[in-house]
Amino acid sequence: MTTDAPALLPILYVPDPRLRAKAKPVEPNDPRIPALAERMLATMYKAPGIGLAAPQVGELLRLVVVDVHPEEKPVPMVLVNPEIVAASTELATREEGCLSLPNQFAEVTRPARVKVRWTDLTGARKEVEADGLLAACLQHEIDHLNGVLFVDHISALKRNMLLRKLAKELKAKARD
Ligand code: K1U
Ligand code: ZN
Repeated sequence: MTTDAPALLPILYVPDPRLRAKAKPVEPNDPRIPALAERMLATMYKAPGIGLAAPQVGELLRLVVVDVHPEEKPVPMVLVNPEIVAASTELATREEGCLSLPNQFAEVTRPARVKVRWTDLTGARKEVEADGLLAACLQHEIDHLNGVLFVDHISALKRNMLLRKLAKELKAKARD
């Protein structure tokens, strides 16, 4: 017997105002969350991306999915109500992209290491001390839950250039 693949979700692009809203906590035992997480993971792998936050698919809930090694055996993480509980003073800079700003990239500086707590789909409390790409990705996704985008971490000059380039490219794509 085969099971149907989860339906993909449309990803919102900047300047959709839902990307600037603060997402609401997920209530314990919310019955919508397992199916939404499954669809978000399918959407993230298809994009492809290494993370996706619920507001990027129009759901203003504190839910994130992550897999920082999408080309290897899938190791999906589903984070309900994730929180950064500690961050290093040491900083790290790496190039970031965002599925809500397709084809736009910039060097972003953030804490090099973070401790993140969340609840999994069974309601169990989880914690990770992350560095490298996982640390950057978790911070990027938790920013989405607060209406913050990676371009908010770069200079106004670079941000405006990148946002103008994005608007032009999305307009050209809409004409195709
Ligand atoms: O939240 C998002 O928009 C997803 C975003 C996450 C992210 C990327 C880089 C640094 C921090 C957070 C992406 O996944 S952009 C695509 C991407 O980085 C990628 C895609 C395929 C393979 C490897 C990376
Ligand atoms: Zn993003």
